[in-house]
Amino acid sequence: MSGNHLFDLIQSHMPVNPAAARFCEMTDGRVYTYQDVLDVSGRFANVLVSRGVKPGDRVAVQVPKSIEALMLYLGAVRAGAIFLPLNTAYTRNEIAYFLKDAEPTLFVADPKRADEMREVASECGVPQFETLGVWRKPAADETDADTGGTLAAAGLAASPDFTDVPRTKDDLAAILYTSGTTGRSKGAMLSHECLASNAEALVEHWRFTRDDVLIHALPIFHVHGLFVATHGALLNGSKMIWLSKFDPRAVVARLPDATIFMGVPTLYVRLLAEPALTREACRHMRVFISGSAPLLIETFNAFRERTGHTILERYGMSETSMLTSNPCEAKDGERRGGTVGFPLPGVGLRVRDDKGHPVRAGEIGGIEVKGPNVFKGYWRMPDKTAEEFTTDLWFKTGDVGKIDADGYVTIVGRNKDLIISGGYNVYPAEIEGFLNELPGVDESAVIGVPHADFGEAVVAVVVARPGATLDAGTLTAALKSKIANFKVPKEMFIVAELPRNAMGKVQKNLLREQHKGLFVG
Ligand code: MLC
Ligand code: AMP
Repeated sequence: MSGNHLFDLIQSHMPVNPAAARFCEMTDGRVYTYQDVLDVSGRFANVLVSRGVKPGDRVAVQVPKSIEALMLYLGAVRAGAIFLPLNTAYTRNEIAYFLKDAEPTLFVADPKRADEMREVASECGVPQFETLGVWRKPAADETDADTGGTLAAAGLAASPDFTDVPRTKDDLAAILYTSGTTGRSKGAMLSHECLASNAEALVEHWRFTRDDVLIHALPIFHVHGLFVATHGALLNGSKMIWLSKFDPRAVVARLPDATIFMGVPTLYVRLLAEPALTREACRHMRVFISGSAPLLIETFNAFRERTGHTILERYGMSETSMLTSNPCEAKDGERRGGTVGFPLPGVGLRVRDDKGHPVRAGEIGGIEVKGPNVFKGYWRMPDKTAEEFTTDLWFKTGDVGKIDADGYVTIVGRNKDLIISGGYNVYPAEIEGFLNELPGVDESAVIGVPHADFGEAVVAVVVARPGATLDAGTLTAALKSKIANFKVPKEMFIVAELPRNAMGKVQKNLLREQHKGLFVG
């Protein structure tokens, strides 16, 4: 075995003179060249090895967005480790679950939450703990909480030279946790090949060139911001404008310097609220890409009218990276609003009915996929993995859709009880589990309703135990201490009983209908 499958691919696309080629411009004026990418990821790889991280070990990371956090991902890949990024909104309680389940060798946390997270790491038996903020030396009067953290300090002291640990295409590069319908999060195991093959397909399909400039405004603990966006730039030797968080005004201000933008639909809704978003501001833009949640046709049309650009919608999942995309160039077809385009090269996509039989073109059924981009199963959950694949090894996405006669794929719904809010997934079963454990709660139903900004919003309908009196504010506060803010219901209703059908099943459709106007119009 020789070479590191994913990092070799990235290196093969390095500009000839990496020290002269810009990889990233930050809002604080800092610039990373491609040489910095090699050096800083090499330094981190050395630090990981010095902390006892061995090939196949997990490195769990919950840190604020920074270019250093991205370099840590690359360092982990180079060291042969499995990168495990975690949403910065996760509470102590949620982090403890991931640490116990994944058993990482190292947990890297936000310097500002160092005390709390060091304790969690220790309780979960994680051998090594570090912190990471931004890459800079602390000033003499700064405390650790304000500096780059212990990992940045160790990186500054480490050598940039690193001999990449050999990894085959089937070795794991990352684990992404996705919540489950049973309430238990599952770790999707992504191999070097899953990530590499998808990155290559996208660079080709979206016609990336060296001259492209990508505005990066997404978080980097999900497929969209971590892999789709950054691999695009890396395999292309091109530049990113790096925003530490999405700020519509900052994005519009940088549009004239950019050619590509990627966002979840909420980002497009918020961009449209900026009067400075004009054709003139977008004059150098090549493509606006949307995904992670359905893009409303109203947003698609309004964006085209305002900017002259037709948003390219694509479809993907944590388990599979990107699956389909609308065409990039007119010669390949129109970018059709309301559809997610065609399967990417190398990706198989089929639609099956409830019994597993093929459906005709235009008929609706469950979407199943196959290809080198598909994950290797759920971490330490062989039974769950087996359930999600068909006997001929196609992955059942849980999305419901159709393939029209001309090949365009449309997603019409989901047969998994999932809410997608602002591009984040929320599984009702998980929230109901927490709610039902709160004092005085008999039962609950969590639903998604249309939301003008987030696409869908989480709403809870709760029944009190006989004799108990519930207060929505108290329940919400209790939830906030246990789960990430984006999962906490935006509205909570206390009711006498939940609507049920003759079989005794809660009729969530009636609740959705009843509350559908809460956050729209
Ligand atoms: C923040 N809040 C959310 C939320 N984001 N609530 C519901 N849904 C969300 N997505 C909470 C905040 O904690 C706050 O709570 C309140 O809502 C208002 O927050 P805000 O200031 O409006 O939020 P902001 O910080 O601006 O974040 C919104 C956002 C962010 C849209 C920029 O959610 C975001 O970056 N989303 C992108 C997610 C993403 O990258 N998904 C890709 C998944 S990959 P309070 O209580 O404090 O008021 C994937 C595969 C694929 O799906 O195909 O790509
Ligand atoms: P995640 O588990 O966060 O990776 O979310 C994956 C899910 O997001 C998919 O199974 C789809 O339900 C949804 N999704 C992603 N892209 C789109 C899209 N363009 N349109 C509709 N749904 C999407």
